[in-house]
Amino acid sequence: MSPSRIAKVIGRRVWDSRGRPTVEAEVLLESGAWGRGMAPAGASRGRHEAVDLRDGGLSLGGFGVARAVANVNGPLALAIRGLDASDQKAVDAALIATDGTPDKSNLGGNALTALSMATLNAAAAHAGLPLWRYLAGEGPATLPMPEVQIFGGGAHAARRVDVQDFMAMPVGATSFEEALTFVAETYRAAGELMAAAGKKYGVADEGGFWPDFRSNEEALDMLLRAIEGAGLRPGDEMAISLDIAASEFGRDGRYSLALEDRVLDSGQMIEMLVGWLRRYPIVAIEDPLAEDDGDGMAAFTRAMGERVQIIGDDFLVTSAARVEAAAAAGQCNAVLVKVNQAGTITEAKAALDAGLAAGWNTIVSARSGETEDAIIAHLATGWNALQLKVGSFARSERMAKWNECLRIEESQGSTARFATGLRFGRARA
Ligand code: 2PG
Ligand code: MG
Repeated sequence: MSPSRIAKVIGRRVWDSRGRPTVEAEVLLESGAWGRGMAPAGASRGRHEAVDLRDGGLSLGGFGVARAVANVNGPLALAIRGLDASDQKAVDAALIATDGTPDKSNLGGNALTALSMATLNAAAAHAGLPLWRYLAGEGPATLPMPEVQIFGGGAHAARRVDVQDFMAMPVGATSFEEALTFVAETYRAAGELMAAAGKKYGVADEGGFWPDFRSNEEALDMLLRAIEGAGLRPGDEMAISLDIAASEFGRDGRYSLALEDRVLDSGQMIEMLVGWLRRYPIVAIEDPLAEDDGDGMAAFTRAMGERVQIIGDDFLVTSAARVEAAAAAGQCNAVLVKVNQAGTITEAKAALDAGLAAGWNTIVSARSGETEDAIIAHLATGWNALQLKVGSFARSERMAKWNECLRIEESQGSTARFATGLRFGRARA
């Protein structure tokens, strides 16, 4: 009998960064080691993501998770009790089989995500290792280049502007610690500029400043000025990354820019984005076209794929099969990895591996609805994803992840590695 066998499972309701209920799970092993997992939640969700099980009805806006929690404590606990937590694949396979649906809609992607993460944490605790080291084994474990939101938009800011994330990437930093210093100066400079313009109305869902802009370009101009205001060289020291989240306003090849009251077709959308890439030091662009616009995504990748990261989020939904299909079709050159889009750690890692096999960049990402859990700092480092997207530089559900990376870097001492040198291609480990 292995002492890393799962002895007990506990599911409970906790609350996420939007004040909505979410699922927390704890997995206790026979050895006494234990781990916790907390399911995050998206707002701009891909159509093919694993489904969060919500109770519906009037109470809590329909966001209740009583059924998902009951599934953790009931059928899912029954399925994994007695399994070896060190065999993540076997535990995740049992979770997937018990749910029995491709989109986890039966027992809940949120239930499976929390349990899968809890199992991984328990196994690392049993091994007596920090999670990043448990994942990396004897191999390298590289601190990721952060992508940090400065202005929030899209579904995270009542669609005040069309673009969802205006982010800064400290590409000139040589350590994670220095990277966050660059970010802090930029975030502060942006706040001062917004205040001076009479536009500082608090923050959006992920902590980026509320986007009180008349156009998407005005936000880009303001971001550029913030980088300069921080005393950083745009492009060399601090670059720009965008999440267009185009599925939120594009369908059937038509894109409605609410802010400018304009409808663009796929070609015009590409033209607009190419214009931005010419004018601003942008090194990464996520979901530039909608999830149903594969031809547009291929056309954009053909046009710009040599110069900029083209990241699939809603387009790829952390699915290894979708990454492989997109790579074969020449769509995207980078994959965003969110565990809860897939529903288990094993499937999320498979999507990341599919990206690596295609020669792509890989980015571990938070959701807009987050918790204090900092597991993604460990996943990004231990999996050598080389990039991490968490949201902004405010609100503790975001800072918990940035601060955890600082601790990991410090614990590595002089052997610490940071994903430096990122420009248009893959960062150097
Ligand atoms: C995204 C994420 C994070 P959400 O689109 O990349 O910014 O948003 O979690 O709402 O899907
Ligand atoms: Mg996205």
